Amino acid sequence: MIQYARASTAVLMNPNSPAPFDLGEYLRRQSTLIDKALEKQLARYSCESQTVFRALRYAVFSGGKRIRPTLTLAAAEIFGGQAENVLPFACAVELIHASSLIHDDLPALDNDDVRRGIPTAHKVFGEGMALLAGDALLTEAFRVMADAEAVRGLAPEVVLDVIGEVAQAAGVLGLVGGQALDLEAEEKDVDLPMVDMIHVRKTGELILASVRIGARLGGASADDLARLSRYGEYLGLAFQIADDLLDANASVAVAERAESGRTERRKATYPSVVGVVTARERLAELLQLSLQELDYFEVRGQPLAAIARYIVGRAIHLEDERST
Ligand code: GRG
Repeated sequence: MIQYARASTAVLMNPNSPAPFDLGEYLRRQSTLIDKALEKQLARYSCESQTVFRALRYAVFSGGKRIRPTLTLAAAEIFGGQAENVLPFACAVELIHASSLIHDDLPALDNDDVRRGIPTAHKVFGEGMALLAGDALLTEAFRVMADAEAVRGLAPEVVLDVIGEVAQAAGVLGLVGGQALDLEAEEKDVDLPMVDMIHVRKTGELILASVRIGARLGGASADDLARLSRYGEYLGLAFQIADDLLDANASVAVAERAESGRTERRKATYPSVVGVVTARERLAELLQLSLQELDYFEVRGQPLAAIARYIVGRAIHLEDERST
């Protein structure tokens, strides 16, 4: 279980932070690489016109931030890992993420009509087709990682470890299990350890795996892998707390809810269990802890540090704006 120390949101504005790093430029560059690699992976289906192919492309190319594959590339870069070797695995985590979002939006789960500002896959293609597109993306991720071209030049034991790790993060101890706990917690009073467990599984595990597989493929030592694993754990939980805060506050979320006209179910979120102020404090603590793990890597850790600041900053700055 993750331990916290008290910290303030000042960590976002630390005057001793390293020289400015252009995260916007970095994210744009990595997203371009990732999008091209995803296009390449899905190109084999370009002649297929059935609805399921359109549905899966719709879910993959609808404006996601590509944070998970960027984490994979950034972790590999620390150890001199080449993007071309890592990209198929980075694509795989994004395909799993896309798959989980399609399923998450279905009426049986979160019942969302809008995602990324456009209708969800099941609203466009129907529930059955969306379900199948999600299944297709999940299985596609494993095809991509096992592809002969992807694994050429990589040590077989590393490839097997990486595939196993991604499977675990997606499965019943990861996204699937976290979502199941989330579903069971609806309309119930849950305590903080349970919220932590839900968040770590449904969101944290894939973030952690994204970082770890990049480090493994890049050639990290056991000690460095342990450092980045701690960074990934802190960031994974922070990611979902930030998402909770954004969801609770963002005007877009409110508009989307009104647009969908559905009744909100009571969910296990940080703001609902500990309140907004404590949620913000925990977020800031997790950011500080994650950044500490990167100190050792000095300038090589800058992209991962900037990503952590960005994820947390989105939620904390939004809250700051609200309170002024
Ligand atoms: C099919 C593997 C699989 C799982 C099914 C539905 C489900 C079980 C899990 C869903 C878990 C879930 C939706 C967690 C929330 C994760 C989250 C915070 C998503 C938002 O991530 P961003 O901000 O999204 O990276 P973008 O839109 O940028 O891609």
